[in-house]
Amino acid sequence: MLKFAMVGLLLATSVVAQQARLRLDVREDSKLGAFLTGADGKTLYIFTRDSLGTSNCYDACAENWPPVLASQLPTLPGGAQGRLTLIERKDKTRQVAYNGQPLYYWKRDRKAGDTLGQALNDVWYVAKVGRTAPTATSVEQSGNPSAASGPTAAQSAVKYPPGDSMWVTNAPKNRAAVLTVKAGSPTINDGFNYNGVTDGEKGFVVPQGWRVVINFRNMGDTFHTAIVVDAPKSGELKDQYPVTAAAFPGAGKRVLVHGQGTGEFDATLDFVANKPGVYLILCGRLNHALNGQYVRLVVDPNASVAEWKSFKN
Ligand SMILES: [Cu+2]
Repeated sequence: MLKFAMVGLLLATSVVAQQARLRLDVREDSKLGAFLTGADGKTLYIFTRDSLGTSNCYDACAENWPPVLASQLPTLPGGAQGRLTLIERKDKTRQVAYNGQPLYYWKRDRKAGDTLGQALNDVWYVAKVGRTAPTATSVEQSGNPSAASGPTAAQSAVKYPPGDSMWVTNAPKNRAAVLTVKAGSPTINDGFNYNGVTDGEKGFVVPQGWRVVINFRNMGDTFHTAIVVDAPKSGELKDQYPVTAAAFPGAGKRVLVHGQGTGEFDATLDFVANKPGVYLILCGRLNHALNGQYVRLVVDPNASVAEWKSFKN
């Protein structure tokens, strides 16, 4: 049974490979100008850490940024300047390059016109037509960032008082809670996460009226910000948020790259959660929240202590 299914799959794949003659196109965007698009009109990107004719994006990188593969050289759409080539990847597949720059998709772009990968980590840019690639402006990595995924087995075994966890310390007598948020763990969602979580799937509940102190540590090598904003009523996030968008005074900061802060943490928010409601702790940098970099913060008049919890349905 399984064998038959596999044979069917292989046949289907090779048929698709033969039929799929990749067609590139140019999209005009009011903000970004003209850039190349690939299959289904999806936006194509270049990686400033590539060298001309050579991809440096493999493994986890290539899972997040699928290379544009083709067996035959596609043609440039009419009017577009420049040159397409096929470069060979380590696995012998062939990747389309534009003016020597290997081309990629971004996994979180769903449809034609999505440009959620633009400027990510200051190294990914839409493949502009008729222009040279931007030079890398990435911040030099400093310190020794390590991954901040879920708690380790040893940490899970620690007994915490009710509500407390590795991300939460309650001080009920002071009507205060200290929350810890690790931003940008590099191994999760290409760094667009808090505490390893994306898309608001987890977050904090805090009692209304409590003082909330949120300590941020940046685990990655790109800047993030941390802002508590009202959860958008429409469900639509904006592409960026200034720190002044904070829903409470004191609830927005830029988070430095790990090790560039002056104290134990890279940034601290300190505010009184005096308005009940659903909020998001998000990163305001271009496209970071749209790529899932947010957790929830619920200010609950009925909560007795602060907690870290899952909001997955
Ligand atoms: Cu960010």
